[in-house]
Amino acid sequence: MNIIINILNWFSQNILQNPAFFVGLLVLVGYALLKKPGHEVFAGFVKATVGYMILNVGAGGLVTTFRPILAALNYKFQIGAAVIDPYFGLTAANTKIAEDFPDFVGAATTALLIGFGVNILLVALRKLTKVRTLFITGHIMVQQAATISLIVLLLVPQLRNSWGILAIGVICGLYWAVSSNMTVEATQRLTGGGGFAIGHQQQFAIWFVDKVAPFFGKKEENLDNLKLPKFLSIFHDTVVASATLMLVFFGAILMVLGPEIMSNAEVITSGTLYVAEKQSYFMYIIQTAFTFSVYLFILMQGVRMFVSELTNAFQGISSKLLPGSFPAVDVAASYGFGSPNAVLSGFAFGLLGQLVTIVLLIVFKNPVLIITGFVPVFFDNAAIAVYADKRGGWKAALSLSFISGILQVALGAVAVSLLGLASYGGYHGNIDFDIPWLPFAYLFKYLGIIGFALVCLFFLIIPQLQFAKAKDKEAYYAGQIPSEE
Ligand code: ASC
Repeated sequence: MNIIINILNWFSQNILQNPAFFVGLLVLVGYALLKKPGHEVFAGFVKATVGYMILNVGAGGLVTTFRPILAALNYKFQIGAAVIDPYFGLTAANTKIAEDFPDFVGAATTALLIGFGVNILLVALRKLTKVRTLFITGHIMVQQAATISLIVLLLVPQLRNSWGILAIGVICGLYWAVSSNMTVEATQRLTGGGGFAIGHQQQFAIWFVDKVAPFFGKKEENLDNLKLPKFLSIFHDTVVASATLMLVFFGAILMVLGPEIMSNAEVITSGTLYVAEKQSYFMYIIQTAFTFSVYLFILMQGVRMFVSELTNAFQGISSKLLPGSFPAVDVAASYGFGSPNAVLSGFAFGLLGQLVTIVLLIVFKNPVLIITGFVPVFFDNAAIAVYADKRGGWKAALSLSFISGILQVALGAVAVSLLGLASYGGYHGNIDFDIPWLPFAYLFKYLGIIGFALVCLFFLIIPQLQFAKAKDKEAYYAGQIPSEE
């Protein structure tokens, strides 16, 4: 008995609580199940593990660059600031879990595995559950599992035990399965039967936009006819886009804070202290803003490495186990099917919505300052515009992405306060993590474990409603869209 406990302890401490090795192990098992040759299994394990370790380097860099600015903001105005972006959110959630719930540092990675299993089970039982989609976007699942772990651990104290780890996995799996299932019809309509669904960070929004866009305008009046300013095309490049955003936001913040605070060793106790003799403050601002971009780039590089392995491993498992199911993939896969103008217009109008709301937060002296992160403002709003344009033309695309930008900041600010993330500098920020996850979080807070159960029930009911509404039941399973639409 002792030996078994020792082995389990070893496994828990060295693998489960060390996501890099855990993700590597998932890939290893996936590839082995796919009967890949030994050297490919090994290579997959190495790439996934090293990729995750690179992600950790990027995340650590973001923290050390951001901490001094947080400390200074706090010193000067007694306010916190948070970047609404899933990478900043991942770092913030993991750091908070490690500090407040040290026994649960491995919860998110275990949830990844349990959640994926739950999703497989729901699809395998699709005659009963009406779920057709398997979520296979690994890097997104890592981010969401971390945020959801924090939400559950913080707001449902009854689940701070080993049952809680299971419960987190179950609710992740339900969200992945059900939300991606909600995008089947909209995505089939957009892609003309492309055979995939969306497994990313805006599935509820896509469902909603697909339903309401026709009320905003005519689909014939779409964005193809719009002339966009040429300069917007530079934002197609992630480095240019994130560096510019960071320069605007952190440039403004650092200017307001000023060189005195940033060189005060009593305020800036970690990260880089500004030394006036060595560098002009102007160049320091540019360097600091660009440093965010550097670490984001490193982090995304690491993500790219482990995610392609994880996706292959997952996809292999699902195609063997669940033939005929829809893979739920990265939202970027939908962009090629929309108007080329939709992606950038969604970004531009989403950004506008965010900026207006940030100004309002400052005017009304909100205790938390929200900083635009690149991923939600670009990827969510681009997707919203693409789907809205398809059904309701440019009026729908521009208004809905603008509204989304407002919600991302306003509800992001609420979430940061609710989850106590201001001193950790980030929140997930994607639109699904405003609606439905913020209302869910409040249900957890006020109803505890009952709220948790209600949310699980809600997830189980959604696909039943979808199925009940479908006129042709065979077409539902095949993801076919009635021809008049
Ligand atoms: C995200 C995220 C990314 C991007 C990418 C878009 O939410 O974490 O790296 O969107 O998946 O293709």
